[in-house]
Amino acid sequence: MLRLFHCPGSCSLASLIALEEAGASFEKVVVNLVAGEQNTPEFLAVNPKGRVPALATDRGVLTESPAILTFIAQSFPEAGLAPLDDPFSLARMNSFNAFIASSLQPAFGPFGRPQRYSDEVAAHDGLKRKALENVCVHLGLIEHELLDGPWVLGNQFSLADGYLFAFSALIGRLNLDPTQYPGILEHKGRTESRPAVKRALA
Ligand SMILES: N[C@@H](CCC(=O)N[C@@H](CS)C(=O)NCC(=O)O)C(=O)O
Repeated sequence: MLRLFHCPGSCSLASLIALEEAGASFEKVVVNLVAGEQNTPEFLAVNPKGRVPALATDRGVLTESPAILTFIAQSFPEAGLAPLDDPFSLARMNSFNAFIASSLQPAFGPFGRPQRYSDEVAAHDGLKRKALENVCVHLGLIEHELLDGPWVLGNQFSLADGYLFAFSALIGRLNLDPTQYPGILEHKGRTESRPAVKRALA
């Protein structure tokens, strides 16, 4: 039995969408990040990094979204969630996922938790402003260079789409100019109409 440790509205939504798309049987455990549940001894025993997502499997706990997504794609190949038999397309999907995990998400970090980046309270506003700028640069790259359309990989839906969807909410949440991101917003609308995504959001 798989158990996904997840917090609504966070990056763990990508893993939840993947499990729903795969038709997997799994248990969902909500970790309330606002209440600090990621730092409780109980959760740290699951993931010492104190972060969601974490996926408990019968072989141990997996962490890091790109790794969890690949595990789901390979565990449920019949769901067709990744181009597993095409090395180039698979690498493109992994490249997109790595960009979200290692560039877009860290760019947002100082906006959400500036205290992790400077002990100087006076520096926090500047950090948040710069974080917003950096998030816009990364979303701009997705908009203009990385999103083929209609899906990230073109005609084939893949796990990269659920991962992008988990971050496209930032446009509204951060009050970014929607006219700068028509492709991402169109992709968001298309993704949220999928039954599996509706189940993940319910
Ligand atoms: N590199 C990790 C990042 C995980 C991560 O930062 N998760 C956030 C939610 S989006 C979290 O758990 N934050 C809690 C905290 O920062 O204390 C991944 O890609 O899975």
